[in-house]
Amino acid sequence: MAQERKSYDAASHEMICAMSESGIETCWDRDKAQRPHCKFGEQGICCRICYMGPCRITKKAARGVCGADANTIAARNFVRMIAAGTAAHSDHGRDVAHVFLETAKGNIPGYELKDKQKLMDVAGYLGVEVEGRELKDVAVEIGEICLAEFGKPHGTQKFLQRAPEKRQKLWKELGVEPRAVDREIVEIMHRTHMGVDQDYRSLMVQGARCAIGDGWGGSMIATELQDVLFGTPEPLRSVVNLGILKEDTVNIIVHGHEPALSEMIVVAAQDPQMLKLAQEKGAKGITLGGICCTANEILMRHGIPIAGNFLQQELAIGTGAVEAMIVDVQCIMQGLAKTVECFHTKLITTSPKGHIPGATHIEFNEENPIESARAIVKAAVENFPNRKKESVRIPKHKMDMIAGFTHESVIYMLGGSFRTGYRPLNDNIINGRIRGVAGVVGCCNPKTMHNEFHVNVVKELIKNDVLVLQTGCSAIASAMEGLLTPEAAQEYAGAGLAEVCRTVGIPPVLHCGSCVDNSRLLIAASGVVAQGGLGEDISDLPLAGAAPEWMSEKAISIGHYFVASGVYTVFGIGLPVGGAPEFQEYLFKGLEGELGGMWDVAADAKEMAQKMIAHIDKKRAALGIDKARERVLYDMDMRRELEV
Ligand code: SF4
Ligand code: MSK
Repeated sequence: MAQERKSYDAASHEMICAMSESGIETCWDRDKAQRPHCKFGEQGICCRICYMGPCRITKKAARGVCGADANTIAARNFVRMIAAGTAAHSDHGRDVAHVFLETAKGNIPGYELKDKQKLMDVAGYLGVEVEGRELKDVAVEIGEICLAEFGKPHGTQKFLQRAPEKRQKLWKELGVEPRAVDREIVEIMHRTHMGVDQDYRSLMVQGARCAIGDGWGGSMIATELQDVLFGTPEPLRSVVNLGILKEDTVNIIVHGHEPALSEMIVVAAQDPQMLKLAQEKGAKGITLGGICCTANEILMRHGIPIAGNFLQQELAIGTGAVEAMIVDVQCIMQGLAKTVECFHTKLITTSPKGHIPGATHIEFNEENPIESARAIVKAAVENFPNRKKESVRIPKHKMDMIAGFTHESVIYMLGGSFRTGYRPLNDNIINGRIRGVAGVVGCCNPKTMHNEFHVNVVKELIKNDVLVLQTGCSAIASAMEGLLTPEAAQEYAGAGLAEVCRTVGIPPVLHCGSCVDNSRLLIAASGVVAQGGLGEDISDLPLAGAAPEWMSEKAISIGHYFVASGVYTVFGIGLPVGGAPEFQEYLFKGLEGELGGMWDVAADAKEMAQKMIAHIDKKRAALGIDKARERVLYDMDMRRELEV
């Protein structure tokens, strides 16, 4: 019987069918076994915070044993998701800050502070004196300040100052300026303990404070310090999808989130000694590929190909051609340990925080990263002779892509070296060639066809002249469909957006990095406001956000820091708030009056794009630029303006 299609992507579809025929379990089988999913959980109205429960809200039982109603229960669950998401991003940020500080002190062989210009920029944002000081001293002070951001007893997060002034003022008035990142997470856990904060509005004040501490705190620290350590990305070409794996080389996949290890795996995989060992073992070389956000990190900085996004992790092993999958933290399915039992692949856990029964644990030693990376790559190479040729099935599909867009590279591309800035972008938004900007981000989820929602919402947006910025697994989904190439502008974009893309030489969809790099989108939005002509705050911009196929707590935290920064944010699949209509109404409507941004949900790509475009048009009308959207032909002056 033909397989019901689970993935929009041809390579993934091929692998899902092949694994199913071979009786190898995937997340789609487990999803089927879980259906129907618990409706109390799906609607956010199951509480297991204390052991008088668990309590579920039903027609017969409108309150839990303690008297908590549906709104309180759903809000507590929601802010706990924000706390967990913030913790994940911020613990990553803290680890980066540790590595940064030790590198600045010269204590880690193999690492250096690669981007000196960005080091100076970050010093400026943090108010660190640079005049007449050694670079090393500046870096040490930056490292100490950033580490303190997680647990300092006084003050508020320093990077908040990078937001538009009006936004900073609003945050102060609303009492949502985050203090130390850890404190905001702890306070959520306290407030949601049995018998503390039982007002959904008050809970969401703390939800906003914590989420802002993620986007403008922990995640921003991670992105900024990673750029200084490993280099700020610049646009580059690469390739994406399972077809990057090769039959005649050792194939190594890095999967997870933190680039500290993967940066060194990139070096170790090119080490002449490792390449010689690979040849001795009968391979023609070493192919390195990434999955999830680790993939995005090493793609952005080195052009390392991407093997796939979240739902392709088991499929990559199913090719039978992967010698090792090296994982660290976040988005790693425990199911991998079962998948590797069917193949020769070694599943190697590397983080002291992330162990999986059945995996090989080779702990990454941050004090000597290159040695750790060599040991891991060696284990992979030595596994090559164990590959069973008859089990190898690599789909042919792969696609060219361009990635590496950051605040720094975008303002350079738009304005050239003499006139860096967002002026050409703002002008093209004002004159209507670009209708607005959308951030489309987030995971994939077997509840919906893999990649379909991402790809179709992005296509619909660019068709309507909306420039799309992407991160995470969503960016990988678009890449697989060829949307991250300049040619995609001519094929899929509306005439206005296509014209701008052709003139500047960019794709209509810009890959801006990993999940922590959503902080780049906040910086870009603030930069557009600062450039002038489009209002005084992020909430004035013709801008919308979306996570079509979300699944993780991190996505809720990201969603809420976008909302708390003034962005209308639409999620696909649903949100766990449907059983609490009053709370849901507050998220979808009430928050707009307070924060300028609000949540929404959409059932499919068309509805999502329509809602985002309607919001963009509403903002254009408020700015008085709604009439400018008739087709304008370029005259020579305008063209020169863009080409400077
Ligand atoms: Fe039930 Fe209240 Fe305990 Fe939650 S906190 S499990 S609603 S008694
Ligand atoms: S990896 S959080 S599945 S985007 Fe950042 Fe992808 Fe979502 Fe993980």
